Amino acid sequence: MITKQTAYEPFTTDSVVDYLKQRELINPESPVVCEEIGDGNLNYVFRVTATDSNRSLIVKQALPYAKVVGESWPLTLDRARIESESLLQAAKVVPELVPAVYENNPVLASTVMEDLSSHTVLRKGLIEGKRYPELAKHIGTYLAYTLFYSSDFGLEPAAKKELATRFVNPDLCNITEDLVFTDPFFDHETNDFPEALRPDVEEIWADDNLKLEAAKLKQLFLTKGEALIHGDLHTGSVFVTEGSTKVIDPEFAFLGPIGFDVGAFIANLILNYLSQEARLTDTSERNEFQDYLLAVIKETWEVFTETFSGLWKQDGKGAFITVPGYLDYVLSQILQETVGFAGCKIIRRTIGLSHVEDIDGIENSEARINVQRAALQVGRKLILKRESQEKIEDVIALVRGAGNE
Ligand code: SR1
Ligand code: MG
Repeated sequence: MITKQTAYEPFTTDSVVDYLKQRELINPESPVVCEEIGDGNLNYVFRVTATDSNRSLIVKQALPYAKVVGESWPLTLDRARIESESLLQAAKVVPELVPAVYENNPVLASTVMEDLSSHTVLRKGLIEGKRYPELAKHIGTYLAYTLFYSSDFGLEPAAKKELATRFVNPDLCNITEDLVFTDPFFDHETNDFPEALRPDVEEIWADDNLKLEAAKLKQLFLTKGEALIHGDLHTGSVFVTEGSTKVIDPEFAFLGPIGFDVGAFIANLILNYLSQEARLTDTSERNEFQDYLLAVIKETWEVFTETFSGLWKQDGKGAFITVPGYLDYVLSQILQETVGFAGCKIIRRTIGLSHVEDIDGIENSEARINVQRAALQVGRKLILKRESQEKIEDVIALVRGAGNE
């Protein structure tokens, strides 16, 4: 039995139960089952269920290294604090869209939170061709509220700077700087792609124009501390049911560009869209599902911009907020940056470290490579053409066209 934690120690399925009972987060008398269910790249995730009441909790614990690579890749335990503080920050404005946090232990680098077993991971649902009628509304709302109220548009300058000091996250930012913005554009050992794709990949490595645009986007990620962003908002970070959406896992949170979150979400919908070329063999079924995915992208953007604009008018801070044209300028910058970041994310998930099941799970290797090739084309177009995207319909037309060329 743990009595007091003075030093970090990884939990086991036994010690995590002792911990929860000692903290009376689970009834000490209850019989329990505990399983480690983490399928992510970095952390332990335990589900502990009291079998008499069926009450269950999730305990997420950071390891001092990246689980996906091992001890050779040390990683700060502070990411657990960042994650739980970011969830609490989001809960101030959209409590219904994040899991409840019951406890954060900085010594054990652990967070005890609501179990979302009644929900499905969005990536898995989309791979199975499921539709979620509230998804776009929920994610658009999540993006607008969390980003507006952590930006200089919704915070007084001193409060924004205080927020920035609490979310300094160099280790996790470095992962993104390397794996999303750098390595895929060079012949780097972290890259991961089949030999059949080498000619397409070498074309990327030789394309100085594309690399210049990737450099500009990386510079934005490094320097544009616009809002407290989630930092890793892919479809594995979203849990869904028909009527409920929960955003989890903001351990990459820091003060970064708003378009990085919007772009991450859109990129992962596009990856699923492309994967359906090989997954859904019935043409009309495929067309309908792909249309649905593009409609989710469109609605997410519309809900995001309408909600953000409403908050701007109601709660906007500073002398310039009512100046005609300023809000439109900000939203148009966000759209272009969203598109560029989405392109980088798509290229990374295709040839960099850590792919997506949507594509890697395609069994037929020729069909899989065709999808990967299309993903590289779409990613490249999004990066190169981002500055000519004036409205979300332009982006959708670009996605529809690019994979078919
Ligand atoms: C080594 S970590 C690989 C990836 O997992 C996370 O979900 C982030 O996307 C990160 O880049
Ligand atoms: Mg994650």
